[in-house]
Amino acid sequence: MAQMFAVEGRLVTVESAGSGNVNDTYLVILRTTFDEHRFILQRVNTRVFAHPESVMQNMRIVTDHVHRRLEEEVYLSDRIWQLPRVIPAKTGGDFVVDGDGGFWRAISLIASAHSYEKVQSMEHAHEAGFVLGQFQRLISSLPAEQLAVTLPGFHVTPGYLGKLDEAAANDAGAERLRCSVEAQRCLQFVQQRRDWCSVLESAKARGELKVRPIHGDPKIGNIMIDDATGKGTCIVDLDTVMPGLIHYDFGDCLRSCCNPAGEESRDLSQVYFDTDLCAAIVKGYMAFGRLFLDDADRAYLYDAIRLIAFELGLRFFADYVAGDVYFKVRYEGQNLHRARVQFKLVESIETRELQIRKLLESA
Ligand code: GN1
Ligand code: MG
Repeated sequence: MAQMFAVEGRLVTVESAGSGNVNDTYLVILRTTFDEHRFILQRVNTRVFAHPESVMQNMRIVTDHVHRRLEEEVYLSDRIWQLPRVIPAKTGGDFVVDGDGGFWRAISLIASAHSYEKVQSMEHAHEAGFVLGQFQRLISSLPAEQLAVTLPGFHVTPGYLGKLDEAAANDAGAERLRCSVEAQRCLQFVQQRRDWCSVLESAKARGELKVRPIHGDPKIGNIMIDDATGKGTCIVDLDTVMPGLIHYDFGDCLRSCCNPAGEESRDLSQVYFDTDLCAAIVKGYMAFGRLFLDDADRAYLYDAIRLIAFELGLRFFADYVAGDVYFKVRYEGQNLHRARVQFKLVESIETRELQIRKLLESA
């Protein structure tokens, strides 16, 4: 597969890369007589993305748009901003389907930069917010209708309650719940927040919040930091760029970056929401955010943080009860554990509500 895309050279290696919960990612190295080419090869999970060609179409639209804007603004910036490029297949088009129906695509590698699964420092947190704000600003001039909804209901939290109920009603799901006290506690945790969890969808339905293009998955592991300067240079993983509320992005960035233990932590006692990190991210984000956020947007920022942490916990939990059909797992019970990490984070967010609201108000 690595040789099906329009990159020069002979194949040296293909190694597994990244830690995605959905797609399979590889780093490919090719060499010519005088230089080397590296790129990212991915097999898109078609159980999750039923229309991967629409994912590629969105990616093409967004990358063309952002590359054009970055070129226009190149002399206004304090740094080099990057965004991956879709590498076409040798046969034309932006993807290759293999004999087993596997859907493959190639993406350029971001030069001299890395991402981290956990927040490293206050500066790192600031950069995560800054990169998200810049990305949202860049795509804000793209009409949302141009983008396909590749995962219907992706961040519509009440929809995941329905998925949990469905999984719990099934015999195998009911058995998984019965066998684990931790799972029963998670269920209780969810039940106590059932009525509140439509908070953003209701505001959207009332017309208070509007749909715009969003990234969909701006977790810390998708923020690339320039090796040479330590500054943010890029946001990657454009699979979930689609129309949505910018609150989904804001909440996801904060729930991911303000948990110093990371979302795979096995030690729940280390999981909490760090409000100093939160202040640093919000400061970075608002450098751009203040250009496009209105009062109604601002009124829901706290709920967004609490909700997206809750939603991710609910998604992991529902998947555990359903038998791990969505998120990849490396050990038995991983999705239950991931859910407990997010729910612990939600509790910490709730405990620190006043402090978080205060820092959001003054941002
Ligand atoms: C999944 O596959 P990955 O790691 O980029 C998920 C996100 C979650 C994230 C949590 C399409 O992202 O929504 O926030 O795991 N992506 C999809 O780590 O469901
Ligand atoms: Mg993703």
